[in-house]
Amino acid sequence: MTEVLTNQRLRIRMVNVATDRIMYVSVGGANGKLVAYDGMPVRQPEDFETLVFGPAQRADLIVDVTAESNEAVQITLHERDESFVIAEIPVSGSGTSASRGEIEALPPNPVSFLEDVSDALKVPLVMEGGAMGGLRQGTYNGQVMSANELVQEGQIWTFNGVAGLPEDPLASVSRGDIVRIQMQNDTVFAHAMHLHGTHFQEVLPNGSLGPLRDTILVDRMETREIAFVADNPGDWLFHCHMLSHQAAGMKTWLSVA
Ligand SMILES: [Cu+2]
Repeated sequence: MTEVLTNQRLRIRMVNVATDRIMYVSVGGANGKLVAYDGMPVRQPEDFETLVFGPAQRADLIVDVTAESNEAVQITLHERDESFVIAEIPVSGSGTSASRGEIEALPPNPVSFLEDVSDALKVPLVMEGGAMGGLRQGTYNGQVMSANELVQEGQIWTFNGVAGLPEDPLASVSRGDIVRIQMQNDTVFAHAMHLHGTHFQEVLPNGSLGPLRDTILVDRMETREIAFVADNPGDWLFHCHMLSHQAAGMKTWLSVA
């Protein structure tokens, strides 16, 4: 097992590879900053306490070990009122006592941040279904079905009234277009929406833009909006990364010409 020293600087990459579970995670025995989300460096390293990961979400941390020899750096999962240590990195001695200095931003990846999204192409996405969701009907394989009929087909979720991959894309755009997708979650479950082919930025309620990400957790009954430059031609899956939700209907696609 890897052992580390007090004051040693570590880079920790966390990945939620669970199929359906949202994870609330903290780091003990070390102090530092979050430097990247979903593989994309943030412009300014961020303080963090409890990190929230939907399935597929990632974060990179740079931390200095504060735990002493014979203690450990601990990664702890928080669930309701309980906490579980899910990983430990033992500390075997003391390293330098000299200050490590500020944690600086990682070099940026060669992708552009959005600046103005006011002229963007707007694409609405309404999410419905699931237990207690009150879904009445949806289209599946081109046929309008009642909720009971959908369940017979293993489908319980819809995007814009369609369960499963639709024949037509959610949006068909040209290379270079700026696209805004407003996701309205009319279900009582959170969904980890994952876009292939490009990273996006969240359009925050005050109009500012969040960090580059490829997966966003949309909470129950919540509306969140994302925007991106369609600079990667292709047909791209856009789906809930809770894989049981995806299998039961929550997937669509975007076409970038
Ligand atoms: Cu979901």
